[in-house]
Amino acid sequence: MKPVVLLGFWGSPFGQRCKIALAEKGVEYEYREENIWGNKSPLLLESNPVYKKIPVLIHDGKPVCESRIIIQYIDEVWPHRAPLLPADPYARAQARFWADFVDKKFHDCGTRLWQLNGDAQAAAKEELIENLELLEGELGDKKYFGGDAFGFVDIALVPFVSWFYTFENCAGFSIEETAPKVVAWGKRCMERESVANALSDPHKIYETVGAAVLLDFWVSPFGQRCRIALAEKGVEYEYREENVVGHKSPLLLESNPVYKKVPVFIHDGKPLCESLIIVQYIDEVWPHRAPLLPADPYARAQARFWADFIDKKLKGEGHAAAKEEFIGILKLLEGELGDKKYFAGDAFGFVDIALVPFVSWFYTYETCAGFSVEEVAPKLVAWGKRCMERESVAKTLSDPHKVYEFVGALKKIYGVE
Ligand SMILES: N[C@@H](CCC(=O)N[C@@H](CS)C(=O)NCC(=O)O)C(=O)O
Repeated sequence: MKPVVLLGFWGSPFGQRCKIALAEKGVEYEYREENIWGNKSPLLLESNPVYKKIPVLIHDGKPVCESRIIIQYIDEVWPHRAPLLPADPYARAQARFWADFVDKKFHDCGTRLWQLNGDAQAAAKEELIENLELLEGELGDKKYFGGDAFGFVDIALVPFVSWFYTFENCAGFSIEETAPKVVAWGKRCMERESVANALSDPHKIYETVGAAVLLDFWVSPFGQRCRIALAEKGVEYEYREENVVGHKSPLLLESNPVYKKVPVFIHDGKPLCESLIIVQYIDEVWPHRAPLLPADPYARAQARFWADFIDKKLKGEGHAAAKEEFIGILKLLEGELGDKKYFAGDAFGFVDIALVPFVSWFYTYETCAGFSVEEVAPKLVAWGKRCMERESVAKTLSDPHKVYEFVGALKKIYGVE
């Protein structure tokens, strides 16, 4: 064993603090990654019998636990390079106060923010904003928290910079708007090799803790609604293709035991079913960008009415037998759209998302039932083209010919003409 060993975990801000402090001091050490959610090593359990947590610094065979205590230890053992705490006792006390604040307040509400939902999450968000404002005030126009030199408070706080993306996405707000100086300070810290080498990729953190997964099927208009809503909101998520006409995954069956259908959106480990419900959830969880439902309750009710109408009526492939009824539905939608840009007016929203995936089915309707959608509903066709100018839509919709082929294949499977 090398004289200095650090037991850590890649995503741990506490472990990263120790990596930064050791790098600032130029101390060589052996890093050992712990499986903190699985089997902890005997060395970890024996070195930190009280908390059984990383980080642990083992120096000359003796373990030191608790990240803030480890940083101070490092500063005292290797005092000659890059002092981390100021020399003045009052300034040292202040630095310890703010580093303690980071753990007690900032880390605590940051954790609640991504672990909880609803009112509890909203409360954590308010607290996080207050804490960011306090840190913004303490930083002021200084380069680092301690002044010109990078030090203890910077090391305590900076690992959380790579969590900002997760906080913002889980709670729907902009940290830059709340604490621009803290964000600029984070960037300044990232210019240091010690920090840049220690911090985690913000996307990797978000994928791990704030994970969003969509169980879907490429041609599903219902799944496409969710994809468009997620794209409009700029939410990162993992797309998982399901074999809906063959073997459905255990995750799908377990997540949607009632209908066993895609799409299922899994957010923070909790499944949501039914596309229109998922789109509304997405709108509520990420309200800061591109609102999908109008603010006014009456307008919201109207949007829900038309989206529900689309779900109830616009099924099947417009077969000849149902042709007249189908044309009637298209005409009703044409009337509701009128001369508006989108269904709710100038902003692309809920009804557009509910309907637009069916635009790539128009070709199938026309071919199967022998009529021209453009002749029946020209405004609807123009609206479809307008929607296709949006990246969220263009990237999501299926090729109309592929839809047609798919419908043909489905008919064969189910023995329909
Ligand atoms: N107050 C501790 C916090 C350490 C901590 O929470 N470590 C987490 C990783 S981020 C851990 O080891 N968790 C494993 C567990 O709770 O069993 C410190 O500053 O070192």
